[in-house]
Amino acid sequence: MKNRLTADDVTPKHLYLNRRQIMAGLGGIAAGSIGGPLMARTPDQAPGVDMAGGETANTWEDITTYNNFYEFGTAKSDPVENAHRLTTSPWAIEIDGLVERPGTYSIEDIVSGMTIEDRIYRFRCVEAWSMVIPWQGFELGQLLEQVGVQSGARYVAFQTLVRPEEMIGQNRATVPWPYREGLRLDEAMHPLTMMATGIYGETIPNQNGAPIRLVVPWKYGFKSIKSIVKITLTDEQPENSWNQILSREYGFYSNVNPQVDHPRWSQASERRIGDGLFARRRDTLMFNGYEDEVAGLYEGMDLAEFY
Ligand SMILES: Nc1nc2c(c(=O)[nH]1)N[C@H]1C(S)=C(S)[C@@H](COP(=O)(O)O)O[C@H]1N2
Ligand SMILES: [Mo]
Repeated sequence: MKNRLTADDVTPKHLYLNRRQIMAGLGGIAAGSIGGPLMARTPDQAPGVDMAGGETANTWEDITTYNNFYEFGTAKSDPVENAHRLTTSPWAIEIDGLVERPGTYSIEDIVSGMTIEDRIYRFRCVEAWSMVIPWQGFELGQLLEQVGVQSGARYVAFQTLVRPEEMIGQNRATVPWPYREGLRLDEAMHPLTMMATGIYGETIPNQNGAPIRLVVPWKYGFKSIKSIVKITLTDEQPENSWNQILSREYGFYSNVNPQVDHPRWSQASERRIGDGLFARRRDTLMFNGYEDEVAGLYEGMDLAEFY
């Protein structure tokens, strides 16, 4: 389901819930969901309902209190405690490199031109936990088309804001700031790759990457860079933070792959946040369950070498 929205953002909550209920009545396929029948659990519904394909979206509480965002500290509980200090307005993204129309674009200008979509995605952290999250946002490819990709471009590089006064984790050198990520151009143009501005029809909370973050559902969570201020089209593979820190453990591709272990732990199963401490772990799916959609991007590549 698509709808055009203005600068003031994603679907209001009451409309969102309405559409959810309508979609549930239509047989349980969530609007815009790709990669399997997943159902949203709205923030005001009891957990454990709406099972379809055996998976339920995580609660607002789970999604917004158990986070990785090292700009606000390294503990999972640090972002929810510290991220309120971040000023997210005004916000702009500088887009440069091999593009036809480089410039610094305000978030209002970017969002107002986009088709906003609802997408419920599985999310898998490299630390072997997972969630199911109902996002609102637009396809990154739509933005790249608007700025015009030059023919020599092969990769897209992203950077997060550096503002240690507000991002208190940046006062420590846990990551060589700014946090950076990158995608191959064909990965960036894939329709599953989105720029998210909302969760559950609400403005995206600071701890989840306000006002705008990347979501790449077939890759480990660290590829989904938060609070983006810069996008650069390049002809060379860009740096990505976790590869800079520990290249043997974190590669550039970082596709979810149950057959390739992390050097210090298996990636064959995962713990779904919200399942409870004693629940059975789930088998991790190749490409996080999006194999039909994305396997073609890696045809002929050795995914153990290009991890
Ligand atoms: N800028 C920035 N982006 C980031 C991170 C980070 O520390 N800084 N952590 C990554 C990791 S490891 C994960 S698992 C996801 C977590 O997203 P979530 O908190 O919305 O679930 O954000 C990713 N994006
Ligand atoms: Mo992660």
